[in-house]
Amino acid sequence: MADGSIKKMGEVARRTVSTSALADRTILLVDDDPANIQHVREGLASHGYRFREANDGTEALRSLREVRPDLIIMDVEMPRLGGVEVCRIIKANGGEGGFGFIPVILVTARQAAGKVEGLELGADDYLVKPFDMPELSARVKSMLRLKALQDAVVEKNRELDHKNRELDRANKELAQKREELLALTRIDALTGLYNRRYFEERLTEEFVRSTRYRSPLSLVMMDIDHFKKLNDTYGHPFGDEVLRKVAQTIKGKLREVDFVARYGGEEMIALLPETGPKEALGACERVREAIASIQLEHRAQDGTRQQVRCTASLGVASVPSKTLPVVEELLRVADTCLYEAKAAGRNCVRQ
Ligand code: GH3
Ligand code: MG
Ligand code: MG
Ligand code: MG
Ligand code: MG
Repeated sequence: MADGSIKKMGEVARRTVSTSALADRTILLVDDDPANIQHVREGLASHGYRFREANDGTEALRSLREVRPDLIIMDVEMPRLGGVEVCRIIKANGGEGGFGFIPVILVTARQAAGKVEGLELGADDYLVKPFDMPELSARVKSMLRLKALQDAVVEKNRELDHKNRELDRANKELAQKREELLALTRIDALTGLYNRRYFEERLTEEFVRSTRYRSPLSLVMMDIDHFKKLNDTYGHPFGDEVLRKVAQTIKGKLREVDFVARYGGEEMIALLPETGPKEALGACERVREAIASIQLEHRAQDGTRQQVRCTASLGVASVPSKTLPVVEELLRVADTCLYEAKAAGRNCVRQ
C-alpha cells in the first residue's frame, strides 16, 4: 500500500474514532445470567451505545449477521457453547464474506485461568469479574476505536480494489486500442490490403523462414493494364472503385495464409508461403482470370451506363532457387516477369 493511502487512512480513522462518533456503536452482550448483562448495561449507560443481548453462545452466533455488532462482550462460562468456543468460531470466520472483524472482550468470574487461552484464540481483550466500571468503559472505548480503524482499513482496501479493477480495465482497453492502431498502420486505406511497408517486413521474415526450412515460397507482382486510360476515361473515383474491386478479387482467389498488399498505385503484390512455381502459376492464372471477369458499371453524369472491364498482368518468382539467394533478387525477378507479361501483350502471367 502506498504511503499516501496509509496517511489518508489515518485521517479517516481519526475522524471515525472521535468519542462522539463512537456513541452509536452496537455492543452485543452475551451472558447466561441476565443480571450480569444488566450490570454491564448500567455501567456503560452514559455513553449512548446501542445494546443487543444474547443468553448463550448459540444465540449469539445466530444474531451476529443480523445485529452486526461493533463489539462483543461475552461471558466465558455458559452452558452448551462457552464464550471461548464462540470466540474461536467468530475469529475463524472473520474473513470477507464471514463476520468480518468484530472485537471480542471475554469476561469470566474465574481468576486468571483461561485468560491466555482466550487471548490466544483471538479474543481481543479479557476481563475478570468483578471488574470496575471505569476500566470496562475504557476498554470498550479502546476496542471500539480498534474496530473503527479496522473498518476504515477494510473500506479503504475496498476502494483500492475498485480503483485497481478500473485501472486494469483501462489498461486492457488501451492495449486493445494500441493493437487496433498498430493494425491500422499496416493497412492501405483505399483497398484494405496490407501496405507496402508491412509487406516488406513480412517478406523478409518469410524469406528467412523459407531459406531456413528449405520450404518453397512464391512472390507475385500484379499490375492493372492500361489503368491510366481507365482513369482518364471514367474519372479517378471510378479508378479507385476498380482498385478496390481488383484487391478484393485477388484476396478472394488466394488462400487465407497468402499475404496480399498494395505495392504501389495500381500494383499489388502477394506472398504465397509453402508454394512452389507450379502451384504459384496455377494460383496466378486463377487470379488473372477472375480480374478479367470483373465487370463494373460506370454511370456517366448524363445517366448513361456502361459495363467496364479490366485486366492485369502478373509476374511470379519462386524459391528455393539457385539464382535467388537474397530477397531483393526474388523481388527483382518477379518485377522482370511482370514486365515480360506486359511486353507479351498484357492480361497474362509470366514466370
Ligand atoms: P500498364 O498497362 O503499362 O500498367 O499501363 P498503366 O496505364 O496501368 O500504367 P501507368 O503506370 O502509366 O499508370 C498507372 C496509373 O495509375 C496512373 C495513376 O494516376 C494511376 N493511379 C495510381 N494510384 C491511383 C489511385 O490510388 N487511384 C486511382 N484512381 N488511380 C491511381
Ligand atoms: Mg456464566
Ligand atoms: Mg506502369
Ligand atoms: Mg498498370
Ligand atoms: Mg504500374
